[in-house]
Amino acid sequence: MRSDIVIERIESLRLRDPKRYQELIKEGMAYEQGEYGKEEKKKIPLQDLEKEYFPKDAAYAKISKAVLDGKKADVVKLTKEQLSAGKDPVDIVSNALMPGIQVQCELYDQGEAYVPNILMSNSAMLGGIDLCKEKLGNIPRTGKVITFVAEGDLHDIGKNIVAAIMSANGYDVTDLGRDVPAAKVSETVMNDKIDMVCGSTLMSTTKPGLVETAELLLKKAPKVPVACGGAAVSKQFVDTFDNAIYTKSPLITVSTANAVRTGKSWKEFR
Ligand code: B12
Repeated sequence: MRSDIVIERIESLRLRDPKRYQELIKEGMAYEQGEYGKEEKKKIPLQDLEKEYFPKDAAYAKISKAVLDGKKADVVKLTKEQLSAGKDPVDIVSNALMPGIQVQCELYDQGEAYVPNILMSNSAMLGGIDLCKEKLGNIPRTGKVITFVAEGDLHDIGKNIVAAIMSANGYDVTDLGRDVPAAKVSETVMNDKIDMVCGSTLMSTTKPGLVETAELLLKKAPKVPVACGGAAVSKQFVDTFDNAIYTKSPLITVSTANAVRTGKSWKEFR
């Protein structure tokens, strides 16, 4: 299913940059991009998932559970309590709200949850994220980024977390949403002073959208790189095209944006 895109990208890199092609082959690019031979996902019982993902802190675990159950009012109430107790909003997003949606997504992936469950958990998590963002409202803004999900892709849960964490770390975030064409990103970059663009995709079929965006920006705004993340994206994939930086997690995206603002080029991340 994924092989056409994978082969096209590998082939174009081989012709363009044989040295880098060889290096990436050594790092296992074919496996990473194609996920050839990947085993069927095993079913993990809910209790084990909770043990793996949920935080040890009981108050945080209650928030994770309320996100999992899609109980927005409870999430809002419990998050407020933690914020009033002086807990760090970024810590609450990463370690209390996110684990709830992660378990829900695992259940969905295993066929144990359905689209409405995902949507309710997502809405519950966003209720908590909004409160955390409000709490951080007055921190000084140090830079500007754009967040988007590649054209054709509607998966925006991870992107929303990235946008929230960038904002919590002092970045003005223009969130273009999901299913965003490269031209729209480029237009927004041209109309504003943007330090970095953060793009994500979760499907193999929509990975080319990130390539197209990075390459278009290289022509239109060469100082603005695209930080790429999301479950379908690997360093091996991102290293096949120019003007892009692989950022595995939201917090790595923050440190990458900080480095880009001080003049570090995408090439130095390779
Ligand atoms: C939730 C979900 C959905 C929801 C999306 C709701 C929403 N608003 O996002 C719904 C039900 C709508 C959906 C629909 C579809 N889905 Co779906 N979905 C998932 C699922 C279960 C979870 C994804 C998720 O949100 N994870 C939780 C978040 C927090 O994780 P994350 O996005 O990876 O983000 C983290 C990191 O990656 C990183 N990150 C994320 N973005 C970014 C960006 C930057 C810049 C950075 C630095 C980091 C970063 O930080 C985040 C926090 O750690 C995955 C399977 C899975 N377990 O991953 C399938 C999955 C992604 N879906 C899949 C598919 C095929 C589809 C559908 C085509 C139909 C279907 N079979 O379900 C449609 C697609 C419609 C479309 N055109 O987009 C496939 C994709 C396969 C592939 N590799 O191509 C997957 C992998 C399921 C599977 N095993 O087959 N899906």
